[in-house]
Amino acid sequence: MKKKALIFGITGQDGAYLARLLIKKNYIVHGVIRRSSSLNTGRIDDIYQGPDVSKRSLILHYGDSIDTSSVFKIISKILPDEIYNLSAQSHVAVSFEVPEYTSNVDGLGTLRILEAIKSLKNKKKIKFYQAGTSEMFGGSSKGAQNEKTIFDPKSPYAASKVYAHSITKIYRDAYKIFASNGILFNHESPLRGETFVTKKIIKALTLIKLGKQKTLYLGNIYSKRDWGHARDYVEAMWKILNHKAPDDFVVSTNKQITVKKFIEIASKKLDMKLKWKGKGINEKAYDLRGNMVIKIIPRYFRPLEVDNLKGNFAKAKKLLNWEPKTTIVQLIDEMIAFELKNNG
Ligand code: NAP
Ligand code: G4F
Repeated sequence: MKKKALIFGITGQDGAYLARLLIKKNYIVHGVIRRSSSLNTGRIDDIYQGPDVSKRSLILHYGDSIDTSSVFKIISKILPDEIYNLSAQSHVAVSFEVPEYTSNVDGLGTLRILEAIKSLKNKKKIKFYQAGTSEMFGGSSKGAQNEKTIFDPKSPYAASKVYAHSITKIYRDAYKIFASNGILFNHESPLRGETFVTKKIIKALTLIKLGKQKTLYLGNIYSKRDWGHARDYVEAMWKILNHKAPDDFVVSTNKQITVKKFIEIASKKLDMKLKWKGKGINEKAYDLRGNMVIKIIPRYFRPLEVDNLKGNFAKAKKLLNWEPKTTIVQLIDEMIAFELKNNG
């Protein structure tokens, strides 16, 4: 019999890559989508199968991680073999604007799923994956962060994710549920949300190159991130749930660059020469004709910043035989090719 997976957050970047991976692995994939006044299924439209299709490998259900009854109803109806909780208000800066909502989805949403699993007779058969984040580390530790690094959250988003991480461990230990935490460092792709910095940079630089946009406005370009590809990271999620025992794993590349370096690699790939002038809030980048193409503005700075993330994925390599396949340059190439195809 085919395995059944249930993905909360299937319409997001990772949900779209994970659904494809699981369908390729012969799973029947169930996904939770939210009702929205505008379509939110763009990332999975190409794998969507309508109810008229027989023996579907992708089935969507309306629900919401803040709606206890829908969480319980969907889980008890499907009785999946694996549940991936990717649902979240995932934008760090936005979490300062909507801290209560973020905590409800990102923190209590995890609890609701775990409670639904716990309520089932065959709770020990269901494997649960929690989408944890390097933001939980807060960036203040020296050297690369691993599973033993102390959490020091610096945003409502990160604090909610620390709660979700802890409650997942608690349900694992107290009720013997197969519940695992991924601690994933930043991962990007052409499907990345438009307001995250990599997508914002690649899209804007491509449009500037094509003469369709004048200026890119950014915040702190000196923070360092460990950027990988979402396609590689969803493979790690699956390996985490198919490991012999539930556990917690860092998933990363063990390399870091600044946002500014990311801009420099991308602009070089687009054959755009940039000249930086000024410092701090007055820093700007100009093209060869003297047009200002990048400007730093206060609006995109956060009340607290995580400025140094680099992950040590040695445990995932040793126990899961997982390692990243895509380099930062390949990632940037793929993101640029996507923007040129869609905007050129
Ligand atoms: P994303 O693109 O923002 O997707 C988030 C998903 O969650 C979307 O499908 C969204 O639905 C759904 N969602 C939001 N609120 C919900 C609610 N109340 N009920 C049900 N679903 C809800 O995020 P991502 O980049 O794919 O990341 C996936 C997960 O990994 C998130 O939990 C994120 O916090 C975590 N994470 C991401 C990274 C990264 O670098 N990408 C790193 C570490 C951890 P709509 O489409 O309707 O908005
Ligand atoms: O792309 P970002 O918004 O990603 P951030 O904050 O690192 O969070 C992402 O990765 C986390 C894993 O570590 C996930 F848990 C989380 O869900 C999300 O996927 O910002 C990256 C850096 C930050 O230091 C930010 O201050 O870029 C800096 N930045 C500078 N200018 C900007 C901008 N970020 C955004 N979004 N927009 C700017 O204009």
